[in-house]
Amino acid sequence: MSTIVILTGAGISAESGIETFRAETGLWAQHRVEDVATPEGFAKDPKRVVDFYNGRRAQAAKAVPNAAHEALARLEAAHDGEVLVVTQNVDDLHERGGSHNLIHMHGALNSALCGVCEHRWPVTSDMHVGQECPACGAPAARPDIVWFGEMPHQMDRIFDVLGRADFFAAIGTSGNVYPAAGFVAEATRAGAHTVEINMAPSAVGSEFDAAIMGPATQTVPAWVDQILKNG
Ligand code: BJW
Repeated sequence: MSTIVILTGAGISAESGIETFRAETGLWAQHRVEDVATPEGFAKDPKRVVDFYNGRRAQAAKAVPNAAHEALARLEAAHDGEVLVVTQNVDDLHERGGSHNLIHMHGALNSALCGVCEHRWPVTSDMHVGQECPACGAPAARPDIVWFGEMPHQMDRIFDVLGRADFFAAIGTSGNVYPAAGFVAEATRAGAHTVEINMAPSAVGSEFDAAIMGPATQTVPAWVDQILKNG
């Protein structure tokens, strides 16, 4: 029974209408990373950051999972061994598409985090600056997002599964952000077959054994069919 680890990035949700980061007109062309995706940016101007994530939460709520999200759920349901999806995305399209064995390594738009006691709770509507934590009462709610310089979630579990992976696929990620961009090297060390599925080769594209280029809604269902056929 083989173990399959799949890393996903913004590209898998692009055809659901969610903006990517590093496209010419993407989020980082519209906002300075330092302003909206660092703890220092939040300390300096919390309203700017809370508004940024309120906008992203509203955009994600309107989006629906596409054929690529659904294909990964189909793979999880039909494959004999373990299928783990590790997503850098903060939208909830993988879970709405039917994936269960899923890690949101960069956090989630539909969750809030208390900056004082680290309690987490679900949020479905706009957050506001000074929002109180339901556990400790501190006016210290922040979006439950992993910003630059912060530790991504569940790294021990991710490296454990990568260490026994037979297949590793990275879908729709530019390979610019670590530690995710280092997963292909880790999977290669474990002896996994690695494939990059993207619109264009990523910054770490040369490290993969194989590449499939094209829009995720076409390439991912075809790749899943092939994996399920070959066992
Ligand atoms: C399609 C498609 C279609 C389009 N079909 N494909 C120097 C060296 C190494 C590391 C570092 C370094 N200096 C600093 C670091 C660490 C830093 C880092 O990596 N910096 C780099 C910029 C160099 N990393 C961190 O700080 C991380 N934490 C960490 O390392 O902790 C350890 C530690 C902590 C403290 C002290 C010491 C150690 C945290 C990283 C947090 C990333 N956060 C963000 C924003 C928050 C989430 C959010 O707001 O959504 O996460 S940044 C942003 O980039 C977001 C994404 O998850 C992440 C990755 O982007 P992604 O998904 O790859 O999107 P794009 O837009 O870049 O690419 C889209 C791709 O899709 C493209 O390839 C397109 O071609 C493709 N595509 N349409 C298929 N239809």
